[in-house]
Amino acid sequence: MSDDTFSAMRQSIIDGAPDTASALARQAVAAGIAPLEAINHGFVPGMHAVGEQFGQGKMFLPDMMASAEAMRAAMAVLDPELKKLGTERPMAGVVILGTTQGDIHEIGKMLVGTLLSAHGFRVHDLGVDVTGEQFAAKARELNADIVGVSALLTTTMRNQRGVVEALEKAGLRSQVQVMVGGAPVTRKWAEEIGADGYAKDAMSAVALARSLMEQKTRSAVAEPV
Ligand code: B1M
Repeated sequence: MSDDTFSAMRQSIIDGAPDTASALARQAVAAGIAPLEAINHGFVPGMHAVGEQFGQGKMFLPDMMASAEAMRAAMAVLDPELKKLGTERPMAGVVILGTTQGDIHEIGKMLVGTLLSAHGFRVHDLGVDVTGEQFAAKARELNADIVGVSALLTTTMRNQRGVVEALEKAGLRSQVQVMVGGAPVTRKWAEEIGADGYAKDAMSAVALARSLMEQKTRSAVAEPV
């Protein structure tokens, strides 16, 4: 796929143009382009540009919302393509995913969920603005292996700690691995709040989830019931 197409994808997000974004995504699929390549090299750079311009006061909230709509339109085309990659795989583990309380950013979290599904994980997405208690209740209900908590705001990332605490309070902490991510989140923060791992992007989230499952299996073998 040419650089021109990737720049058109980027621009469709900056312009907040869902029809164009969707058409470009369909074009990529028809041309046999890997969906992740279109996302990472075309559409996501558009979101980053929007974030930068918003941060500099050159774009406003309605513009950012229009850009998010365009991104969702592109993802609506690419998401099923990504999921197809995982249909034949054995079940790798059960993941409860959500964006933390007070935070409504969902695009990165959705991407993480899609890639985990594509790699054989059974993902239950609780959506956005999810409390620690909601994470814990769903983890108990589905006997989850991993709870994944996304946060995009420096003000809401502290609620990731609340999820770890809610799991402890529910007596589930020893059975459930916690992974955290999102633009302001760091490995240091993950360690500080007692999470089991941090991933900087969606592909690293898959690698992390696999490694957390391995750790879980090893400790189950080491501590027979
Ligand atoms: Co908001 N927003 N936003 N926003 N927004 C940011 C995050 C911001 C950095 C923009 C800026 O100022 N430059 C800024 C946060 C500043 C800060 O706290 N440091 C900000 C702000 C301030 C706000 C509001 C407060 C604005 C206002 O109202 N004045 C408000 C808050 C609302 C709320 O949540 N309570 C707000 C609202 C919105 C919209 C609703 C308009 C919209 C979201 C729409 C939606 O999601 N449906 C929006 C958007 C689109 C953005 C930016 C532009 C793009 C976010 C995005 O989708 N990125 C963002 C700027 C930026 O991030 N550069 C910004 C693309 C996505 C693929 O990347 O989400 O980082 P990302 O996910 C990555 C990784 O982080 C990682 O993998 C993903 C894929 O590679 N990852 C994980 C994410 N979750 C993970 C979980 C894991 C592992 C990895 O394990 C569980």
